[in-house]
Amino acid sequence: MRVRFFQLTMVDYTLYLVTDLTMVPQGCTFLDQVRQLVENGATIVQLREKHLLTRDFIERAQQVQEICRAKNVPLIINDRVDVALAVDADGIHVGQDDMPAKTVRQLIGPDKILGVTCSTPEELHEVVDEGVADYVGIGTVYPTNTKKDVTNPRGTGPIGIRKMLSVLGQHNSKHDQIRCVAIGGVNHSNASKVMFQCRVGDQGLDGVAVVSCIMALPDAGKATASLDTILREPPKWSVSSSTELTSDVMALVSQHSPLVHHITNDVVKNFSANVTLAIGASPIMSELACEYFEFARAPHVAGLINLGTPDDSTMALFTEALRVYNDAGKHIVFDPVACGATAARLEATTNVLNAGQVSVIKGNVGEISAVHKLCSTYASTASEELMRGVDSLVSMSDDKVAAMASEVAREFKCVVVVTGKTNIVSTATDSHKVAGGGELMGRVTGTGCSLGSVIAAALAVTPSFDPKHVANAVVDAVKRYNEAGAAAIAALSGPGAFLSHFLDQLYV
Ligand code: 3NM
Repeated sequence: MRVRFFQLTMVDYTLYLVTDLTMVPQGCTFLDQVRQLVENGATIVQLREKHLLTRDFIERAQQVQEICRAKNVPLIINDRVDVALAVDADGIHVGQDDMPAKTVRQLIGPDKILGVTCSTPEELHEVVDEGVADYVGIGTVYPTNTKKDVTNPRGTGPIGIRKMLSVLGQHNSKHDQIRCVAIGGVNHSNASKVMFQCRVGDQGLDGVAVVSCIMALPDAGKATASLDTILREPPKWSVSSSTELTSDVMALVSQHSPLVHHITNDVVKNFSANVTLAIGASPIMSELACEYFEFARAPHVAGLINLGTPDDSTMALFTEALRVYNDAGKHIVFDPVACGATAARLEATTNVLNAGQVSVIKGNVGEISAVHKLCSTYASTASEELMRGVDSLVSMSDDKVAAMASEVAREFKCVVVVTGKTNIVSTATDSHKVAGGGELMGRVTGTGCSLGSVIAAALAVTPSFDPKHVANAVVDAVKRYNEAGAAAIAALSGPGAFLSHFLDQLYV
């Protein structure tokens, strides 16, 4: 028997490559393609052949094994235990419809790597309870054309992956570690986000499994090396900063006049533009996706995504804005308007939060209660009415709101602002309370949405993504907004003249 060159616990799952013969581009051979990836950073290879005859499969496995062994990269065979045994491969991977994992383990013994695909928390529960797998492949993260019969064709996104990681984390905190890779639609543009966002407490991913973003490229070596670099570097928005907290962020806003790029609803565009101008920032309302890249290059800029009235075209704009601002390392504020009112809005909110990383989620108690339902820690199945239209129906103590907001902040790795009589600004670990501007503000449309503009302006002059710095800027913005609101209300007898008084109070 061959002496094992790795220990099961030491297997590196960072860049897990699954082969696909049908994707090899013209002018390249399958084996050259595999050689390129193994020599340029693939840490583990799965040979997945759905159409080869047994004899050809064994021959192919031996050829790939030779390439892998030269680089000490483990070779896993998909589905076919007989082939894996025939070539003495390092392991086997099975799906839910393949040979049961327990049977596979009996056949391959304790020393080979066994991986199982899981597409739901329930499947993962079964696998961890069974206790025979060394790793799980969880997905489908994003839509993929590579495998047609997946359980989640639209992709679970990081939100769904976290629900599975939560099950795995509970197991791994008490038992032997089961390792984990995410699969489905992962590529160079999203791998870093997948690694960052797919984490629940201490339980993260050990790596990503990919097919098309490498197998289908003429220069597979270069594609592998660049994915390897992406996976080993922290994303821009996760870098923490040791600089001092700024004491007056709003003064920086008037000094730098940052650009606040709104993708917002028609009801509040005018109000939000006026509020942004009054604090000394520069508003732009743009639904022209091709110009986002140029906005994102500005030295001081932040984006504001307001769910407003979501449809397919606005969803595409939100996704593009997230991509561009995330890539540029600039902040995005997300206002999930009325996401607790209907299933369609909660789905749109899910899609936004799955599409990219936001720095702040801002909403009333009903909205944040709805976002809370997307957390991996959320257990209740009771369906309570959270909102009527844009208005919250939830009544909760400030301390409970703060605890919920912190949970959402922890889950989405952002700062959460909850508006109401008292405004609450929460990070994963802390909450700040800020007095609200007054009840009359609830009688003037746009007063919730344009708080998002002021928060975005404050973030546009805050380069750090450290939650302490983000929360510091947000608290300053929320204070300024509510103090102006309270001062305007003091001079009024009704909502009619609020806007003019409010703008005067905000103006510097
Ligand atoms: N399994 P690509 S998705 C082999 O969800 C496989 O279980 C999946 O290919 C699952 O990286 C998938 O090209 C294919 O999107 C992933």
